[in-house]
Amino acid sequence: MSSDPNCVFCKIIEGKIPSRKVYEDDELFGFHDIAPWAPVHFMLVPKRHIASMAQLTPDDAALMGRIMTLAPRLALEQGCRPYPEGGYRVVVNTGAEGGQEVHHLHVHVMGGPRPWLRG
Ligand code: DGP
Repeated sequence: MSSDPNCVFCKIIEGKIPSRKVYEDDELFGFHDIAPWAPVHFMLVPKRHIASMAQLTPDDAALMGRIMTLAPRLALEQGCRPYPEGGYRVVVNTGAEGGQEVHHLHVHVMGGPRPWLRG
């Protein structure tokens, strides 16, 4: 499992920086965002250091599929109300012009009672 010693999310995955964990398995880690944009705001990340969505290859299709199918279950567990009255927003910021600040691929899952949406 590749890890970047300078990456804050690798440090979170390895337990070197504390986080509020919502999920963990062999290849994925989920934790609450330290600066939430919404009443519910957590992120799902691959444990393997992948800098951004731009580095994904076809070999990562199953990994990303796992994140996208896990997100709905965890969103409900974390307090989002069910579709269609409730729901959540799933965002992957990519690169400087995509608003990416942490260069370890992460999928934001945000929800809860509105108003909170920005953009
Ligand atoms: P992005 O802009 O998509 O790269 O979002 C990065 C998010 O990561 C941002 O919403 C704040 C969050 N974040 C940054 N550092 C930490 C940290 O040390 N712990 C946690 N839990 N979240 C962090």
